[in-house]
Amino acid sequence: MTDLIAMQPSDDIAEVRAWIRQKAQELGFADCGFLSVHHPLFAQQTQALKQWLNQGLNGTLDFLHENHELRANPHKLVEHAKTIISVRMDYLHTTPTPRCVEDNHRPNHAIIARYARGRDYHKTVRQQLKKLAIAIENELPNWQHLHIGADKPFVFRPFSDSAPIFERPIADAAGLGWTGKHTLLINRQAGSFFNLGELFISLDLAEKNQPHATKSHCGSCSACIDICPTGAIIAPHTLDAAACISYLTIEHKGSIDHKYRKAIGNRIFGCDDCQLICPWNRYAKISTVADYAPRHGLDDIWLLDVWQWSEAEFLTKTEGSPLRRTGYLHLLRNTAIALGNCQPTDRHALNTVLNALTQRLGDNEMLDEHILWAIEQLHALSVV
Ligand code: B12
Ligand code: SF4
Ligand code: SF4
Repeated sequence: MTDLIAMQPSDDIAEVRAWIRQKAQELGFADCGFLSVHHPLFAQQTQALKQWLNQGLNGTLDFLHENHELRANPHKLVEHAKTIISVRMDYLHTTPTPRCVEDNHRPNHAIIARYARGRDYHKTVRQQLKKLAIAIENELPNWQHLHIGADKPFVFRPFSDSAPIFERPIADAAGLGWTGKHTLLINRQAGSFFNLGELFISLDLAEKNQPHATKSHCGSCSACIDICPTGAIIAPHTLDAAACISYLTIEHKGSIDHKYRKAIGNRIFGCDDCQLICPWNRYAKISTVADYAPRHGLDDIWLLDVWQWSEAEFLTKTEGSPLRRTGYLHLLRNTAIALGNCQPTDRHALNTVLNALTQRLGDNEMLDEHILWAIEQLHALSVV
């Protein structure tokens, strides 16, 4: 009997967590987990991050050198926060063919990474997290009797790739999945095509004695390492970001090194290859969130169409989209490389591409260099 009474509070807290999970799912999140802001993973990850940076694997991602103190102490990011609610949101609109880099089958199409075809996830995830926080706040009167801080002023802050936070390790320790050899989080029931977010709250809801990481189910598989076009996964769980097509096409400014240009293929914004080949993505789920639906046909667009966008069209078609990040000039740079890798079906198609490329010469020195590279590649083709 005494034992049952002692059990009562944690059962009640489990119910609070279940209520929040249910609400999160109603708001479009596939799942959520709860982690203390004082979890030991933060100190450990800060050391691992520093080692990774010391190897120079971050390219020009200089922001990763900053705010180590906040990364190691997330409670300093949001005063009075006690728990991090880690969430994941599926983003696929259609199910890709399992274990197949189907993007390679459309060499004349522009490939935009699947997360980036609709509205910017930074906005969507944070907007829904804010709704979750307000729903929790409204429920506080019902939780006053629990010793979780429901009687104190409620503090919250939503994040999604918007602050120095170890998002993937947090989700891993909160039980949302394990870290695959490609360094992304994988969920056993839903693969890896999802975004992560965090809601910091002042309620004390974290489960005690949580492990640092979820059990891995990669086994002896190395498909992601083998398929990566640029060899960016230099060892299991270690990415040379500077060699990753996602980095090269989104984050890297200026000229792209010749050694990567063929490997980039038709990808003009991001890359999904290591996820497309991953056997766990046969369980990938379609998103329930309308914001991720592709806009302006960005899931099925010809390279030449993107190439012919004016700057005004670029601004219209990328409004509220992650594509804005790369900017007009760099999207053209990426598209020039992709056109250099395209496969015209006949001489007429080849001439059309060559003419289109030539027409943009003279606008920008950096772009010219990529156009000339593309023209050289196309001249080397034997098209009848
Ligand atoms: C910087 C960054 C990038 C960089 C570097 C990626 C990287 N893997 O580090 C670039 C631009 C290349 C990139 C690309 C992509 N990104 Co990104 N990126 C981030 C960001 C902002 C920070 C990640 C970070 O801290 N990297 C630094 C390294 C050191 O961290 P790490 O991978 O965690 O490395 C640790 C492991 O190696 C670990 N480790 C070492 N040994 C071992 C051994 C074991 C067993 C384990 C478990 C761990 C481990 O220690 C390291 C140090 O912490 C996060 C958002 C965030 N704030 O967290 C999104 C984030 C990771 N990206 C995301 C996405 C979707 C992508 C892309 C798929 C986009 C695309 N389609 O083009 C690609 C995937 C490329 C890839 N294979 O990782 C999602 C991932 C969602 C998921 N399912 O996991 C995130 C979480 C953004 C979000 N909120 O949704 N990204
Ligand atoms: S996103 Fe593409 S380039 Fe980057 S690690 Fe994965 S397969 Fe390699
Ligand atoms: S492709 Fe294989 S090794 Fe890579 S993340 Fe998926 S299961 Fe793990």
